[in-house]
Amino acid sequence: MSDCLFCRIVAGDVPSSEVLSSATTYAFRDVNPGAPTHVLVVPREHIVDAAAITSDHRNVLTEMFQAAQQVAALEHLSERGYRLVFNVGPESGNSVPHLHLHVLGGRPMSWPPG
Ligand code: DGP
Repeated sequence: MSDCLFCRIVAGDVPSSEVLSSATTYAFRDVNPGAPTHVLVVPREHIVDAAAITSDHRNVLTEMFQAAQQVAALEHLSERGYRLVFNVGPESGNSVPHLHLHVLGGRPMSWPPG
């Protein structure tokens, strides 16, 4: 979708700091990091958000979680731990309508989040 920011990032039309790339997913650093490591894993195909997921998306979801595991390993977070977040809808703070998995780590995190 030409008017979707993350589709434009995936296409290379908007610059980003790449962490990982595959045929199905793309991972890049969040422009406004909330932790020392803050990476967004997105599917290359346009999916609006987690509320739009159906059983047709099982492969892409598996690949997104595998990408997150690889990001955690690359960022030396696998042992110390990290947080995975999907924001859905306005009260969550979701601002970009293209499915994205936040990978956050590198500092202790409180629960529940603010
Ligand atoms: P969410 O609030 O869940 O919709 O998260 C969207 C994230 O996307 C937010 O943490 C900031 C990040 N973001 C927004 N615009 C850009 C951009 O142009 N480049 C990058 N790298 N990240 C962006």
